[in-house]
Amino acid sequence: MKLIENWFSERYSDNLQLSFRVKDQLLSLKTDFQRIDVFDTYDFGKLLSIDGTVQLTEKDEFVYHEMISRVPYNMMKRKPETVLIIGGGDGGAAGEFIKLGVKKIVNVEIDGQVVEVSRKFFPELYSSFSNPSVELLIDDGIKFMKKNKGTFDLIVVDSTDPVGPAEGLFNIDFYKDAKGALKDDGLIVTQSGSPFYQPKGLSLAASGMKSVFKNIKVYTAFIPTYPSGFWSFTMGSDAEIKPYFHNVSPGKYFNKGILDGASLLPEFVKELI
Ligand code: AG3
Repeated sequence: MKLIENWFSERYSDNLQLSFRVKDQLLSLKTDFQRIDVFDTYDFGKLLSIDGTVQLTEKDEFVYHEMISRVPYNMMKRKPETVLIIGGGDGGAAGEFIKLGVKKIVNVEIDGQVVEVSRKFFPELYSSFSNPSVELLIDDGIKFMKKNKGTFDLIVVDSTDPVGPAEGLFNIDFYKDAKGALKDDGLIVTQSGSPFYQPKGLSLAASGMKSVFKNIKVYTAFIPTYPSGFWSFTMGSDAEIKPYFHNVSPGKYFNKGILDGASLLPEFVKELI
């Protein structure tokens, strides 16, 4: 007898998708903002999907979370002391800033259900929210930034893709609001998609930041479960963005060499920014 096989696929285009064979679907939920699914996969452990796109898996979340936190942390002259995370409702990004010793981390997630799902299925990531350095708010990040001017050293945009509900987090107005919420020498970092499959996302983030900040810098990382496995992040600041090596103790992905080389870019990526 042949057993039934179940698969979850993220569609990249009409002609291409990445499929994970799953043991089980653990959850499917429609919130006011998006659809959330959790699968138990054979190769990557539990997988969180939002609107059909992979947000994280137990096996490779460390790459994204280390790279969205440790690179910007080390690219500011002054060690960042106050960090605002927009999105990040799973707790993974906050967890990395706790490890870096940051004492004031404000995490503003718009969808309270993401936090609930993390509590149930990704307790290790969720546990960040019970750390006294972290303040979790269920709120609209844009409104929050407008109310908190000149407050943060570092803003981290840990959002979904630049198409759909997170679109508003990739335009010039958003970057202006971010600049308002940052201190003068503050820095913003955003995930900016796959340079190969989502070149527009990266171009949008880079050009948007360029029109608001004096300096921008793009870096990349290898994230096996995201489209093409090759992912970009974009930083903007009025201060100089370069490695200052505050804390380069190795993680599971990050190390000093990765920081040094993070913004070495292939030609096709340079052309997008
Ligand atoms: N947020 C960025 C995920 C983007 C993935 N895109 C895709 N699969 N098409 C990750 C949230 C983790 N804290």
